[in-house]
Amino acid sequence: MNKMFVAPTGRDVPANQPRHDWQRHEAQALYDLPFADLIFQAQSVHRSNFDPNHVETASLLSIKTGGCPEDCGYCSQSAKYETNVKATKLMDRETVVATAQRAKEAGASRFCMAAAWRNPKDKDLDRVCEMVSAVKDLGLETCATLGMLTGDQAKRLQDAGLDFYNHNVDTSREFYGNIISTRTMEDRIETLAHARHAGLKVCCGGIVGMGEQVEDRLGMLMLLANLPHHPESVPINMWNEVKGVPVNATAERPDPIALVRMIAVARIMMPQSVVRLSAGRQYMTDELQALCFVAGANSIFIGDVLLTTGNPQTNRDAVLLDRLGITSALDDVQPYPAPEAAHPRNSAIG
Ligand code: SAM
Ligand code: DTB
Ligand code: SF4
Repeated sequence: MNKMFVAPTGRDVPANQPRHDWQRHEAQALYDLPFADLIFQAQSVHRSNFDPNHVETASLLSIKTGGCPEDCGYCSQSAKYETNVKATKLMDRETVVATAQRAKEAGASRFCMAAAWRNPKDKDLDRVCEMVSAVKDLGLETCATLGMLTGDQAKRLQDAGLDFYNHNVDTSREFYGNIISTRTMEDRIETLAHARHAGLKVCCGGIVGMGEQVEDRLGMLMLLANLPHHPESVPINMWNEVKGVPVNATAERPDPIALVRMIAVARIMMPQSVVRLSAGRQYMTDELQALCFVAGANSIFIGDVLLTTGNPQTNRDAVLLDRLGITSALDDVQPYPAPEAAHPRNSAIG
């Protein structure tokens, strides 16, 4: 039996039942709940769908960096902007597999291969398919993010052993035009449909902190929650600062409580999706991350670099999860040196 909870609209919603008809006023009403009520509701949904004391650990590798023809205003890898990222060629398979093996040994359960392309050329896709098969053979979940895909390309990736395809909507429909002009929201939705149709699981989310309003953040969540299927993974990135890109002119880091509220609303609107606290953790305190986990985030990227920008050190993450009693694949890695004073049981003020 599904547990029931009372949505602020007054109608009973089975907590395990994904809905695809979210209205703006419902998302806003959730967001505006007293904090304790919102978190209680998000935790209730979380507990009826997931182990609340487990977090997934994913690792990222940029297999082809920079020189991208797209103009995403937040990105260090666009060729349109003067950033300090140097363009590289597609990595060879051996290097990718060796990096994936090290990521597994460091406590990753999923390995995501990212390329700075508008879309992959078929001959590049042949090479990526080989990488995917080899990484899958290591016993890791596989994810790729290569830009726009045709249906045929999505199927080839699925045949090669790809589990997830990451392609983000990035922001609300209303704010989108402020950030990207070379690729439309409809292009993105079409790629998501190709991935879904090919039998791939979908990883799709976006970025906060680019100067958007709360309404845009909720608009993005509505866009995701009203897709025909909820993405299995929903990455919520906080913009990682990059010098030289247009977003610098508008960027504003969200109030931490606003971020927690957004995570909680994502958890309630997409009850069965894994919500990843993605880029931007380098700016977050341990306490903020802990609140995000309580609000329903249950995945992180580990490793001190994401694609071109920073992420917390893995041993800091291991210590934080340990302090919170959260299990993850990091537990299989022994030992992560825990600084004595960082552990509450060892701390005089803990
Ligand atoms: N080129 C591919 C694409 O855009 O589809 C894949 C890689 S792209 C870097 C993947 C996602 O990373 C973007 O859609 C965006 O949401 C996120 N991202 C990129 N730069 C970021 C930054 N500086 N801070 C936070 N998230 C970022
Ligand atoms: C996603 O949503 N976040 C990841 C992954 N998908 C590919 C990328 C974050 C990139 C952060 C900026 C950088 O390191 O260049
Ligand atoms: Fe290119 Fe992806 Fe960066 Fe956009 S986000 S500029 S598509 S690498």
